[in-house]
Amino acid sequence: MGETKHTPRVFSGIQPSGNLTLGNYLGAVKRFVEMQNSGIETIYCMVDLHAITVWQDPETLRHNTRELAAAYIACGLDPAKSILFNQSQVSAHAELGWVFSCVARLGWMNRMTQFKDKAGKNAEKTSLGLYAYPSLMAADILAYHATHVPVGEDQKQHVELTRDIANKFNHDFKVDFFPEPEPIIDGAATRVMSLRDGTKKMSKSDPSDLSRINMTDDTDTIAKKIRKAKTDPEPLPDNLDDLAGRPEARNLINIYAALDGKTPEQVMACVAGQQFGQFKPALADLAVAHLAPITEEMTRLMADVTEIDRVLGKGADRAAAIAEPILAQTYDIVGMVRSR
Ligand code: AQP
Repeated sequence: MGETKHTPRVFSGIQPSGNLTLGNYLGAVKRFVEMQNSGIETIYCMVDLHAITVWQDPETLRHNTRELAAAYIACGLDPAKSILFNQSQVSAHAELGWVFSCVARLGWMNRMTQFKDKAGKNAEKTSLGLYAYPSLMAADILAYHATHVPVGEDQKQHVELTRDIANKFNHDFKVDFFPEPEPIIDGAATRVMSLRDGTKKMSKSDPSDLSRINMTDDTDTIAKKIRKAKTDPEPLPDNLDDLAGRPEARNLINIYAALDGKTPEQVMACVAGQQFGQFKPALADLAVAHLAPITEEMTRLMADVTEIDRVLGKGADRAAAIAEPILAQTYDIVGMVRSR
């Protein structure tokens, strides 16, 4: 991790919008666990306020938030080591998000590709919250003076915007208060692609369930989805350069590498010459070996939601103890009277 004068602290989050995917696991949660186990202070959130930027059924949202907490823990996040909580329980996020909405410029927001992708042709009908999403995300990170943010490739632009917001705030108020956090995007699976279209990101909200592997899929479903994954009739070559123009094949190699803790080059060396009929069952076995114990543990944890809620409440108390003083100092810097 790069140099910074602020104490290193990691923050990241995932929306509890259901269907946690293999992309979320490899691009985010698996790396959250590695960072937790590296000894650095780690704070991981279920960003429920972000989830409501698109319609969420209230009961489903509650279920999905608890299920995401169960997934975090089942994947190896330990509430005794990392601070785990849901965003709406710490009001500093929403408050600082407002301040940052007043710092960020419309021109900056207009450049956000995720908004353009998600809003599509229907921008007039999307919520104001979806548009303002990146300033709330900046608040999530900066409410903890976090210095490092592990994310998938698709979130890089939002972390860069967070840096711009921190920088403008410091400049406008002539302070050196907020750090400029670094996105941490590494490993073989920074952008896991759809199993149906190798040019599209694997996403929770893709209408096709066959496009993604969900963390709650059973063994047969995982094997079926990999068997049905779009590929081409060519055998696998022995080097990555020869995969150019074969995005589906490249994606499956990347997934294999990330699951197996290898580089894509190492995987290519082992699978050279194989047809997909041989490679896909090996990939399915590897995916099941990784995901089945996680799914089983999620099911066990979800049998006791009272315990999950207790963990989230305790995590929120610990998070608030860090974020509230930072918010209070922000209000002082901005010029708010605080008399209670
Ligand atoms: N396909 C992916 N490959 C690698 N990383 C990914 N992430 C998401 N998809 C992939 C990473 O997962 C984290 C949480 O993402 P999020 O829930 O905040 O929202 P998102 O990026 O918009 O993810 P989805 O799955 O596409 O959700 P929906 O469909 O609800 O919008 C982030 O670190 C992200 O980079």
